[in-house]
Amino acid sequence: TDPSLLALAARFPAGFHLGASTSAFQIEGATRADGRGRSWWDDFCDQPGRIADGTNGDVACDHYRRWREDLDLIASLGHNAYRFSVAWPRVLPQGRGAVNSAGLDHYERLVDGLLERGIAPYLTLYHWDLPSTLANAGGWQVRDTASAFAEFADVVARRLGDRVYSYATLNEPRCAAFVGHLEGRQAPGWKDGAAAVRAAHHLLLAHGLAMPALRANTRQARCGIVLDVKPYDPADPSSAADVAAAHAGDGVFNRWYLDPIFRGHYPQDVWDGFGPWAPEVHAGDMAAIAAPIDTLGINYYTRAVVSAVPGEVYPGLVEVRVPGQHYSHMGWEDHPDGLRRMLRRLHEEYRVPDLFIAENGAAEPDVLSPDGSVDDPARLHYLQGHLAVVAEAIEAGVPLSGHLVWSLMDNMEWGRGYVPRFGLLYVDHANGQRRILKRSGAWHSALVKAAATGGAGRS
Ligand code: GBH
Repeated sequence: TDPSLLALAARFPAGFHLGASTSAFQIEGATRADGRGRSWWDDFCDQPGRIADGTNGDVACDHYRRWREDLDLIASLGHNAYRFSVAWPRVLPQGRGAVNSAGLDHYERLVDGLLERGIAPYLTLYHWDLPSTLANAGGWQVRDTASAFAEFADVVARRLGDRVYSYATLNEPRCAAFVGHLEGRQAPGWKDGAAAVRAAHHLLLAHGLAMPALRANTRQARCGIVLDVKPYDPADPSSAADVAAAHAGDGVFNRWYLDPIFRGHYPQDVWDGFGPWAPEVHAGDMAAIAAPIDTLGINYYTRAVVSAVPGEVYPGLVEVRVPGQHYSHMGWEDHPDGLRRMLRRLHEEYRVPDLFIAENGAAEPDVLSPDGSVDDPARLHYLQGHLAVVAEAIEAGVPLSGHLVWSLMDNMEWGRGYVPRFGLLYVDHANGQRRILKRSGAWHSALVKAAATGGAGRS
């Protein structure tokens, strides 16, 4: 075996979680099976022009039917953790009220199947698939959607309790709020800044109201949230305007979520920057949002390098490319140092009690060759660089407990449909949904297996 792989594997402590991540809408398909209700993502896909390749989530990776084989596959890769999400409309087809037991059964089978195979279940409650009934009643514009979410959290945790290793309330409230309501590239597809900030507040409130529901039904499970984080660097560090733009970008992207959760208040500079978009905050909201969490999951893909754009809407910046760097199929720079810096900052500035990387990976233009293999050197390079940073962070004392690759398999990449491929496994959607391990996936699997036996250092 590759000596550098063994050396890297030896740097992960015993029990460190190494695996992969998915979400319900992106892989399940079977959108009408067993009493599932509709979600606003089904509705969004129905609108012509919304999804780049004109597809939808009706079949996706057919994981809802193939879950058992997929769990066997995860086990064969040696992964000791797996992150998935629960489709809210499967469990509560109308968003609240009557529970669809058949929907909940699926996730119970999944969790028990993971435990039987020695894989720690990481469950995310909301990975963007809001039930259509709630969406039609105003979605995240309406405060009451936060209460509906807390009821959903209670229903799931009541059934699964401590069998789940780690619960996350939300995946990326920033993306759900801003990409959905301001950029308009995700459901519900609006372009309204005030609506985005209001949605962000109600999402954070939903997280805060769900935490007690999770606590009431668990004793050992780790409970928290998953945020997408991205360092903002000035394109020209000697330009005061670029430095200020980078600080504002960091505020809108990172601090608007981190500060309420860990410090109990919104950052004043961003509040001022939003101006009339600032949300309506009720007494008690901030205390609810700041409920202590056990663990923070972070999704890290890349950094932003920004130039100031005078006169542009707050935060007044544009992202620029750095010559000579590798940019993925999504146009994202391969920049592991941003992960290193972000981990150190979360540890030192926010004193996060426990951290895991809930998503980290790259889309590349993968090609299935006639011999049945998928050679993906750029993804391999990306994973090697980022996992080395993870090892370094552990050695530097950051309380890191796991690293999960986005994604286990190629899937429905939201507004971009099935074109960007993020998987460790290639999915041949046209040929019986065959799963084929990519070169990077084989490397990752070898790393995980070596880490489980102590790598070179402890063997
Ligand atoms: C994560 O979001 C998500 O949690 C995950 O579901 C997603 O698959 C993954 O990253 C890769 O993107 O094509 O116009 O719909 C990270 C933020 C969300 C940014 C999806 C790009 C696509 C915009 N990404 N978004 S669009």
